Amino acid sequence: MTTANDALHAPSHDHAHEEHHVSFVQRWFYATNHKDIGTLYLWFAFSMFITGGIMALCIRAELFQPGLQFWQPDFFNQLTTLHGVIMVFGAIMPAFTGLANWMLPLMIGAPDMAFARMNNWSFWLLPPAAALLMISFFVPGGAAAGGWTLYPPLSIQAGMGMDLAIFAIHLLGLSSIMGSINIVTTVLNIRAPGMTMLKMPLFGWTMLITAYLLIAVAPVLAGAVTMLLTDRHFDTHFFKAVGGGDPVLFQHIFWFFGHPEVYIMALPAFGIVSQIIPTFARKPLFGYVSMVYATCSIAILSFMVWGHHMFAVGMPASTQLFFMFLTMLIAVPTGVKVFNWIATMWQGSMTFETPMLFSIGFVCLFTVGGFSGLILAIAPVDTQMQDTYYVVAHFHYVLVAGALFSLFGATYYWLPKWTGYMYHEGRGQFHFWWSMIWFNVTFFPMHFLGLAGMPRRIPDYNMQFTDFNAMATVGAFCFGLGQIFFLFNVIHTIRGGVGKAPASPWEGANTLEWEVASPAPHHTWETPPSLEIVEKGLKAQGLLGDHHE
Ligand code: HEM
Ligand SMILES: [Cu+2]
Repeated sequence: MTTANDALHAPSHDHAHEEHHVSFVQRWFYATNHKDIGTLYLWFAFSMFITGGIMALCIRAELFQPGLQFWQPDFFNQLTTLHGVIMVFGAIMPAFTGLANWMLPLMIGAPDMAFARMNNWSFWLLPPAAALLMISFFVPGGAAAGGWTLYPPLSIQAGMGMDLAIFAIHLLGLSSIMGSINIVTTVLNIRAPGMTMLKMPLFGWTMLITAYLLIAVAPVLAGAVTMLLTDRHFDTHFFKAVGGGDPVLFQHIFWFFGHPEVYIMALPAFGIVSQIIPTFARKPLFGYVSMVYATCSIAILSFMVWGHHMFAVGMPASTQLFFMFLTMLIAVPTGVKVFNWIATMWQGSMTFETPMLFSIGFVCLFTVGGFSGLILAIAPVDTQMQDTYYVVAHFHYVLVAGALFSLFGATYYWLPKWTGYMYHEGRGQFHFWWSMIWFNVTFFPMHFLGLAGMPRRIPDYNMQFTDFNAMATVGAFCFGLGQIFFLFNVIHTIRGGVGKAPASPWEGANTLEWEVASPAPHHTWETPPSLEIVEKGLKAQGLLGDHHE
């Protein structure tokens, strides 16, 4: 692609060497290249992960022993709130968007995302939002402290930290909507010739469906927090009982966003492990089409179950039953997925490189989180467990062992493609086992704490909960330490790792991104991949029979 007349550089010709001409500021601040934007997203997400992680450790330090050691209760509540908000909106979601930016065009044979300039805007709304959240600790009244769910009346009475959080959520929502529009348009319109929708890598499908979910529910959240804002400052009474409003209305609106949000953090993870497991099992993904349908069913059902977060507010038993059974129904397509992942591994020629370890870890632990979710879906059980540590254990099995582990797996899987170098396999595996062990030490005892009745979002607790809390805190600090090790491992890889990576370092990988060099050149697929290349990959993935289709 590159030609000798680079110096002439007519605007109309191929810009394969553009990166050598532009300044740092131009390349990163005015970024329009999907790979650069992906890199920005990923580093932003990692820095937010560390920020939110430090808050988690501050929470755990306080909970090491009963009594108040480090923080005043109000600051403790600010920590839990901002930890939740930052992990969800700052770390997990942008990390998935970053992966989508980096990998989707490569995997579907597109030269870039559909709207390259809007892509830049999507990213650059994130740092100001993060800044607003961090600044909010220093304003009168401190940061938002009503929990990440922002329930009124607490969120109406709170100080200006809540206004900053609301504005941050507006920015984050705008960013997600624009990012999603980009993903939908890219996937629907600029796939390589020959790649029909049902031949697209599953990661493409899960990102597409996630993007639709986001376009549907991000405005709902924006509406909810805007109503909070007007209740706070413009004398409306949407959620204020004193003027005829209803705080429970907020919960309905919030969870109509909030439950699909959980799947916004889970579906991309499903897509990632559906790429990784076939690679290291050296077998095509089992039940590709059923995976697509399962993903769609989960997405549709996720809009109908919000009430399972509100069993305790007082709803008719018939309504409780409705939400309970629909929630349980989601276990069916989820079960289909777990079955397919296991069937993919069944009798495969498996090897256990780090991405595979994280993917298998994902399948095992996500299943634990799924089962505790089923338990919580039982309305009469939930009225006992509502707001206990059982819930905290449940959603961390889904979000940490689910979303985060899949992100680690994805990082090791694609790191050679990003950097051009191989990471140190032994260190990768160490990171996996270290995280696996300490994750469970941290969060498994929380099931017991919850069953014994320890409430969440409380800085102090009864003596009987001491031992499991001490254990969880030790686990959390060790887990955190392991993530610093991960950072060094990534930096080591960027600086040359254990040697140069070939275009396709994984024997069993067949998707299109492995056809381009490592590191992926600044511009790829300026002409779409040839039909032969596409069909070779499809055949290896079992998506193209020998017969004509
Ligand atoms: C990896 C290490 C992590 C540790 C040690 C940790 C620890 C904690 C702790 C102690 C709480 C407070 C529980 C309470 O008092 O109610 C909490 C809440 C929460 N965490 Fe994490 N967490 C971690 C990672 C994550 C990740 C990756 C996410 C991803 C989304 C996440 C999402 C949340 C949410 C949404 C809450 C609820 C906040 C609220 O109650 O408003 N956490 N976490
Ligand atoms: Cu839910």
